[in-house]
Amino acid sequence: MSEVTAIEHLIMSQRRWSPHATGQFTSLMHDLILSAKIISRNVNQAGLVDILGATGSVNVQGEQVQKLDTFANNTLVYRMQSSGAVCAVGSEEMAEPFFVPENEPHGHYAIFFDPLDGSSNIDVGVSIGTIFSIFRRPDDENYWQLSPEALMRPGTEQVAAGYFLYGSSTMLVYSTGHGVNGFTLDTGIGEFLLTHPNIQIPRIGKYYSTNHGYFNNWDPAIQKAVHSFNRPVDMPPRSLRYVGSLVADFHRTLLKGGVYLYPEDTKHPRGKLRLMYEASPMAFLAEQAGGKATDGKQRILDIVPSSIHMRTPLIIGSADDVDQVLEIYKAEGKE
Ligand code: AHM
Ligand code: MG
Repeated sequence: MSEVTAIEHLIMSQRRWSPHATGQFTSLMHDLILSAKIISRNVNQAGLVDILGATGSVNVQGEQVQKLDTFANNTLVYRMQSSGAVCAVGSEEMAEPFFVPENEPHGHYAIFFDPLDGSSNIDVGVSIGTIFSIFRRPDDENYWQLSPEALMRPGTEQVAAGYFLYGSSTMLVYSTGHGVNGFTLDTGIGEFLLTHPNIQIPRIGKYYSTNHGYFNNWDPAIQKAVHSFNRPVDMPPRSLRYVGSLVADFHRTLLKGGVYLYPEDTKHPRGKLRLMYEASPMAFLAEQAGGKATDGKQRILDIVPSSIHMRTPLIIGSADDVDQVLEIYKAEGKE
């Protein structure tokens, strides 16, 4: 068998390089990966078992909750809580973060996730994913000072972020701030193997990705920015790719280059995507891969959340393509 690197082996060897490591991050990643394998299995079997469809309840965002969302959320919360590595868990599906009780094993880390992003695509077989964002609570912070407000950190403070993509294969793409690596689940041996080392996003891409159906709901600056990709003056138009599942759209953008836009519109005046569960972790990956991410006014990673479920416009992808949008915004007086 040719030489392959399994994710767990990589994490263990990285731990050996760090003499002060306590093993908590290793434990957290182990349980996160196990959760994703369980979710991936259920996503793949969704057509076979009666877990598809809506539960009938509505989540804190006012959206209908699908059964698989609930399953993914419960799996992740349970595994993170029992990992002994985290003190707090925040989820797009939960109104308030969960704090691990002091008398139970807990650790330095706070993790935020969108357990099953793109859930409206579940029953049509389109790629969906789990997005995660990890922070480390400072050593000198008293455990009892933990509060939802204390967790509202800018993305620059993330120690790791990434996503699991449940697509034609299941992938893990993540960064600990030293570049971005991609791993593919080999279902035969049940391991994520390193298949995409040191991912670099091209400076310019062939694609742009946005929900064109909202064109009439955008302001003129956004319309002009989108026109600069589909009706450019001096070059062929870019191809449009839009899955409607952020993990899938971002994954393509990361590997092939291009720009993904979910700007504000009349229906979503502050954008649709959530800063802490979606935009911030993807921005961390984009920057680690040499790309950019902005809300149109400032770098996504610099935004200090004003609430746990805060939404933000998101323009993310190849550095030159994101700059092109920002230049048009500036020329249109939208800064
Ligand atoms: P979700 O987290 O509830 O699944 O919603 C977020 C999804 C993103 O994955 C995707 O990019 C976006 O919503 C699509 O929204 P729209 O249908 O408005 O284009
Ligand atoms: Mg989502």
